[in-house]
Amino acid sequence: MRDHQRDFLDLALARQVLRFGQFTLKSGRTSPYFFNAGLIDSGAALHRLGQAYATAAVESGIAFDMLFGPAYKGIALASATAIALSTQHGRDLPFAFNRKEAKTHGEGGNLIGAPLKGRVLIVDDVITAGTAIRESLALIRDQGAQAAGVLIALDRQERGQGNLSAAQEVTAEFGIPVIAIARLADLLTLAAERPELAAERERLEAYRTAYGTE
Ligand code: OMP
Repeated sequence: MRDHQRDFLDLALARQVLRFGQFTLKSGRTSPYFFNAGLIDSGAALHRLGQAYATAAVESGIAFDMLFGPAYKGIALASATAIALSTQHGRDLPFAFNRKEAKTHGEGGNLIGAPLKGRVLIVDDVITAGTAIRESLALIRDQGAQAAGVLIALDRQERGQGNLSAAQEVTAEFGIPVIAIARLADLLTLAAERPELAAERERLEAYRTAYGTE
């Protein structure tokens, strides 16, 4: 595991952004863990997370011209990534985000920030079955822009609509990479290193057997 991946998982566990228990997912699956990016709720924590996203984006080698963060959580994530790209990597790129309800007065529309054009990197929190990512891909296409890839914090590495993982399905269907700071496999590696997480590791393994792709 790379430093920025370990730093991200340490931050997520310390802030209980990554929690163990019993959770019902959007897909209806019952999961023994949940990643809640909304709990990154201080300046220093968001700063660290933005740095991890920016490092993952740069190291992926994906060519992109701007960032798009889908409402709501993607708004803060794309903003923090844009800041880290400019301060840590010398890349000052435009970014945009959407609102969930179209505004009918004032400037109108449901897009805020830079116009969506060129190669757009989507910055979001988690991929499970891929529903949220598909909505962003449709929005970018409708604006006449091109999706360059998807950057997320956590790839849960679960089956999407078929036997591939949702991330693999997105790559196969849209021809774009899905980059995650960390994946379930990394969380399992970390859990294996920490005796206090032995019980959680067992539940994660069972969940992977039920919904994973390997
Ligand atoms: P899919 O649309 O099925 O890929 O699920 C991704 C979305 O589910 C995320 O954008 C979150 O809204 C939510 N989610 C989490 O935030 N954290 C998790 O650990 C799991 C989910 C989920 O419901 O699958």
